Parts: sequence; C-alpha cells; structure tokens
Amino acid sequence: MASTLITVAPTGAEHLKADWPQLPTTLEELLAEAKACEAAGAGLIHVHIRDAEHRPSLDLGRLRECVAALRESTSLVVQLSTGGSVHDPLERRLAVLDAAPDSCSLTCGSVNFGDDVFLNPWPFIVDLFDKARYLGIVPEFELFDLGHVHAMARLVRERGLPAGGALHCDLVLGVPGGLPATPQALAAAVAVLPPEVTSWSATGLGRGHLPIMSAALAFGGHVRVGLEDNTMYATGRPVTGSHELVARAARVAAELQRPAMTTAQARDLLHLS
Ligand code: KMH
Ligand code: ZN
Repeated sequence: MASTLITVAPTGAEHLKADWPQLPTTLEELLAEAKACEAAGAGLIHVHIRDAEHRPSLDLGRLRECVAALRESTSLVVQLSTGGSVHDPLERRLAVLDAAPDSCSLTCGSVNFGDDVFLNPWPFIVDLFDKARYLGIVPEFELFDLGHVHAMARLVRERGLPAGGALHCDLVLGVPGGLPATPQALAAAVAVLPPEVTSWSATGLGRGHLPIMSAALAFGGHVRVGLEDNTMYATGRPVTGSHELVARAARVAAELQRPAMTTAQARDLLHLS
C-alpha cells in the first residue's frame, strides 16, 4: 500500500508569539512539538527558528544546536528553511546550509507575499542548489506559483539532479501573490510538474488547509501541515499544537488507504542515506 509523507511546519517566520503562545519558538518547545508530531505520524520537520525574543532568526549557532537536538530526540528528517523571513538577506539564507541539515527548502522564484516580496532571484536559486548538492543536503523545492514549477524544471535540466537523485517538491498554495489554495489550482500545478519529479506534497494556507490536504491525497501526493501555514483547527477553534494537524492528516490518510510513512520510509523517499 502506498503511504503518505506528512511534513510538519510548526513555527514559520510570520506568526507572532504574542498572538499565538502555542507557537514553538524556544528549542525546548520545538523539541516537545517535534516528538509529539513524530508520534502522531510526521516524517519530516520543516524548521524555522526564533531568537530569545521569539523573532525569526538565522543564527548559525542556534541552527546547529537545533539540528543536533532534533536528531538526538527524534528520527524525523530535519529540514531547515532557507526561505527565512521576507526580511532576511540572501547571503544569510545561503549560510543556513552550513548547519548541515538532512534537507533544506529551496524556493524556485520570487513571489509577492502579502504586502512584502519573498525574493528568490535565479542566481540565488542556482547558488543554493549547487551548495546543497556539494554538501549532500537534499533540497525540497518550494513552489508558490506556476512559474516556479517551470523554474524547477529549468534548474534540473541545466544543473542535473540534486544530492541523492530524488526530486521532491512542495506546492504552497494560498500566499497572497501566489497560487490560490483551491483544488483547481493544485490540479493545474500538478499537471505541469516535470517528469523528473519523484514525489510531491502540498500545503494550503489558512482556510485552504483542508481542501488542499484532501485534494493532495486524492491526487496521489503527500501533505504538509503545521502552524506555519494554518493556525485554526476549525472555525473558531485555534490549533493547540501542530501535532493535532499531523494526527488529523494521518487519520484522513489512513482512511484513504495511504497511511502515514515512518521516518525510515521518508528517508527512502527522499534518497537520504
Ligand atoms: N517565510 C517565508 C517568507 C521556506 O521556508 O523556505 C518563506 C518560507 C519558505 O517560509
Ligand atoms: Zn517555511
């Protein structure tokens, strides 16, 4: 039976701790959430860290400490965000790879991000791709728009496959400026994925969370959930922790005969040694 990779994105860079106290912004909180998410069925954790004031951070020392602690406490695939926040300079985002995670996010183009711009110029994409491959870090290509799908295809055709040879991407729908979080938009993006793609997941922001999770499973994809993307479990009922969203995704996937992958299966899927 085919199984489902459940990625959890527990923190992100956008939500404020003051507004969402359940957001794991300290290392201790992140480790507790990661363990609960692994127990609930997550295979991979997409990590943004925060500083002592709960602000988004790309501090290399903190990133290294976080990678080591997650590896010690869980067997989750550890993916560091190279997207950071919209305010992070490109050089600091590139330096994230020096923390040596298993995987890194790699966004394949710029996109309006609410009132801001999430900047990903082509030379930066190439630098990230080359550095990740040199270091043996497996990228997950983040695709916020249809043009990003074509940029990913151009990247692998011009530069070859990433470390390990698998090609995993994640469709992010619902950012104001990118693809809307509708099954129709997801179908359009899936239809133009290049043949080199070996696996894909999807996440829908906010109200798009459930429609995109359901559609991704129906289309044979994997899913990403977590407070980074969605703070409400149901109308009027905030998420108490990302593990709740992982548990629900695992239940739905099991009912659809696509049970949650183990972390070992997740490593196989991504060709991680
Ligand atoms: N925080 C967004 C600006 C990623 O992690 O690679 C970018 C983001 C994507 O979250
Ligand atoms: Zn992220």
